[in-house]
Amino acid sequence: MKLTAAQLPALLGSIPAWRHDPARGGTITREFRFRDFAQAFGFMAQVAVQAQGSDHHPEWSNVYNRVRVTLTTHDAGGLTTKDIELARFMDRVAEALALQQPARAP
Ligand code: H2B
Repeated sequence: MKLTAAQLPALLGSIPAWRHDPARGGTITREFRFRDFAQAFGFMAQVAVQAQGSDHHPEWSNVYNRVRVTLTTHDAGGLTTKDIELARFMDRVAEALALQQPARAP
């Protein structure tokens, strides 16, 4: 069920790196930046498994080490708790990757 205007502020406050856009009934967007393409694609692979498992899929694009993500629930015509949960999952995966060892020099 689409989140109400009264529910949004507290939930958006829990994902401060995401930007809310009221277009299309409500979306959230974040750009992730990784060490390199391998790490960006590793992030996308982990998120893809999660998305498939929960049947909730991101809109995203990748250029080298950057992954730009927009989340919304198409079926509901706006934001739902599924978007907030997927955003939190992405934040956790990106944070874990950022803590990894630097790549070895070539
Ligand atoms: N992902 C997202 N982000 N929004 C949806 O409404 C959605 C989805 N719907 N993944 C699912 C798939 C639906 O189309 C299928 C049939 O369950």
